[in-house]
Amino acid sequence: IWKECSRHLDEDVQSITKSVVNHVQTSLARQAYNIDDLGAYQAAALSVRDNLLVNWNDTQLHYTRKAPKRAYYLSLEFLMGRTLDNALLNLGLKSQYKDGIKELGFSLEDILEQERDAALGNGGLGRLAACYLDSSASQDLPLWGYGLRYKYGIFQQLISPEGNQLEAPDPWLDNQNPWELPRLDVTYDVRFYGHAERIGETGRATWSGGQEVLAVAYDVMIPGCGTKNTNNLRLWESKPKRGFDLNSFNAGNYEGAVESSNSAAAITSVLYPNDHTTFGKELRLKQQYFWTAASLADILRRFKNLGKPISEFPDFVAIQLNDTHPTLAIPELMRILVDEEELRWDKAWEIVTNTFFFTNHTVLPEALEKWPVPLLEHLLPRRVPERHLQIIYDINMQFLQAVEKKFPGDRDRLARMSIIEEGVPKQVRMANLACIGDRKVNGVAELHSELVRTTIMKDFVEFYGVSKFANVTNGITPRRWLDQCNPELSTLISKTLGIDKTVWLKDLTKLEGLLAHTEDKKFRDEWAAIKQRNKERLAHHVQTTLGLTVNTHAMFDVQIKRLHEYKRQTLNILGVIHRYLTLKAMTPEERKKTNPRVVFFAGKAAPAYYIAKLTIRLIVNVARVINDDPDTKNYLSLYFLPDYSVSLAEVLIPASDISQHISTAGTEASGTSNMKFCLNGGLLLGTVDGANIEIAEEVGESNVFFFGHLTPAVEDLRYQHLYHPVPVEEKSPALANVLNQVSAGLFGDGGVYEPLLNTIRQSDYYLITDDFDSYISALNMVDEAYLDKDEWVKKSIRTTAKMGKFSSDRAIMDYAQEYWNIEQTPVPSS
Ligand code: 26W
Repeated sequence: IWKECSRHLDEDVQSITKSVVNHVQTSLARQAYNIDDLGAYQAAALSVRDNLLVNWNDTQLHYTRKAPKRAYYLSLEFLMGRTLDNALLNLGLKSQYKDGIKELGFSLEDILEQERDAALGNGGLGRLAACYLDSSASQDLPLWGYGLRYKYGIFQQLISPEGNQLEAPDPWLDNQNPWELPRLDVTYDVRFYGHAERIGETGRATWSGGQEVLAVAYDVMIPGCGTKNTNNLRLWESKPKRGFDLNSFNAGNYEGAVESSNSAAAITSVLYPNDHTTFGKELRLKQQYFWTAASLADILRRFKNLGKPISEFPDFVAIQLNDTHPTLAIPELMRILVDEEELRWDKAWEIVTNTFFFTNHTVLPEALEKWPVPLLEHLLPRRVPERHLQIIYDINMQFLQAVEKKFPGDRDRLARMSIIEEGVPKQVRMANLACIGDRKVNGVAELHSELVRTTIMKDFVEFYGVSKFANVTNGITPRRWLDQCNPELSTLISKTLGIDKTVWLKDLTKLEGLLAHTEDKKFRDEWAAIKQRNKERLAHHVQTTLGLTVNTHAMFDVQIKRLHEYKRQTLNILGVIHRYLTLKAMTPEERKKTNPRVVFFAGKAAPAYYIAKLTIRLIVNVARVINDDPDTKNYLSLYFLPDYSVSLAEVLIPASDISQHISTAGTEASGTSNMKFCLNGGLLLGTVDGANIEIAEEVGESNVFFFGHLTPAVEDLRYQHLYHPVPVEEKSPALANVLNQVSAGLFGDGGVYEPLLNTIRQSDYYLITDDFDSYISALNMVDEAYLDKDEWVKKSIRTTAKMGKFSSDRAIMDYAQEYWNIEQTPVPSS
């Protein structure tokens, strides 16, 4: 398929150079002899886009003709990263473009660096959505993504000289975006505020007045690997419906006239940078409604083109809700079916509950979305009856009646399960609504799904039965997270397995074939040499961006993820300090026997998350002290790499010897970077949490480093901290010493860090004090294991070999078969 589908493309080098030059002249309006790397990137991107467009058009036409059931992935975040390299690889055109670009006097590597990341996401949830798009296209599944076209992606992170995180906007569209197709003709009106009027006794209502905003579609092409199928990601931009109000303008009220147009544009202007905490901001709710209303209208229009009766909607449409963010889609579809399609309530409800599926991504209570009733009342149509709210109340009433019937007289249960939480103000619990309005609820790793069943959804399991609550363990795309980010390893794997890379990239379990080669010394040496070159590539990156020299002969130890107390970057930095103090206490001879280590951190903190920002500050200041200490700098150094991104992850992950995934047990739903590191032959140091557990099951416990308390112990330990606290000095003298050194000012003004240290000394909700000693022993075990280089390389190979399960192809096929009931629909190759 691979060869066939690229045959008709611009595969020969001459036609590539011709097409690139042509774009320089006609699209960029520049002289071919006078362009820089950025111009060369833009022209190359436009030329690749021409190829994608052919496939994309063929795919959409094929789907329209065949009219299969389709799936839609609604996500407020798509953390795509860069596109050019990925598109070239998926099209099978990378080497041709490399040659073509070279002929024009440029290096492909350099021009790839010109592309800005599309960073329309915070972290795990957004990157997962991006991996699923890649897999859906690669598996020929008829799936579209729906999201928002934020003008500003996740903020750029700067680090001040004092070590504070500063935020700057991310104007990622400033250089134009060759990967999107504006569809100025695909628009929908979305109404806010205004009022609804009930029509007689029908139960229906009309809705008018308020603010009307236009949703404009932008399509992003998603190429599959080794297939013609090219799926679509449709992102909505908000625009004022009528430009600005000419009347106010003429009356001299210029500001007033521009205001309404600004307030429309504001809806899609920025991605909210919080994860795991809700802020109840009206604009965020507006984003959610704007996006779900436009997406549903679009999905409905496509369905209607089939000419089928509305009752068959769930036979042709499955909608996956990525967390609770799109939950308003449930009352919105009810509104459309009842008010516009004039269906009876029961019929409409049956359609709704057969259409939606809901994925939960976290059990942390502060992340569960709740919207104040007054805010919903204000934003969605007002007066009698408040339409969406009325629908939510109606859904709730029917549901609670059913609960009452099953559990008569259990008022506490009713209160817990109600969509409406009592209080001032009353709040709408989005997770309850999502659960009640959906066919299935799933968690993202075995342990997490079990926690969903036994904690946040316990009452619902008792009501609906357990079969509504399932698991789909997350996955990652091996195209970006191995072939693209680690090309040398990809080549070695293909050579060793003796198969074309497209075969194992699309059936990742084939990696098991590597096990047969672990005893082959030559293979192991090549494997180790590639890791070494990836470490040098990272060191080069640090040298050119930060001007710092990294010791590439040390072990590379990496923790990269959003800053959050539950992820315990604090545990890691306190461990680093402990190591530093230990080294300081040694004689030079003793130090020489230790295993040199370089520790990397990267990650952003939510702008209002004080403790997370303080953690960054501590890391930066510890780095400053220990990297300059002549006694220890050959044995321990530390880097905080600013502005973590998908592109930076692509350099860091292949370079890691060991990576840390050390959340308090039961708090990290899955984690996905753990899979990326292991796929690239990095070993895992972690707690018994999230997908770490399943990784260990696959690669064998002897190939991972586990430590810390288990999930069932966590609650008791927290209880003890509150009611029978034991001083840190008694629990862990080593930790107490570390905390005291920080307080005493070893890393600059100790007082600054008190609020952070106090979270540990006081309630210690995330169990740093309980896990510290076993964490330190785990680190020591890592050192010991690393001393036996040969055995380490074997572990590394075994780890990669057993990662087949974690391909997002497996995960997306799980969803397709077990939930959505959609079928592979390959586009014929000619
Ligand atoms: C409303 C604020 C908010 C925003 C985002 C709350 C919660 C979120 C996300 C659910 C946070 C998130 O990204 N969760 C991560 O999802 C990944 C993909 O399933 C998992 O691998 C991570 O463990 C989980 O933290």
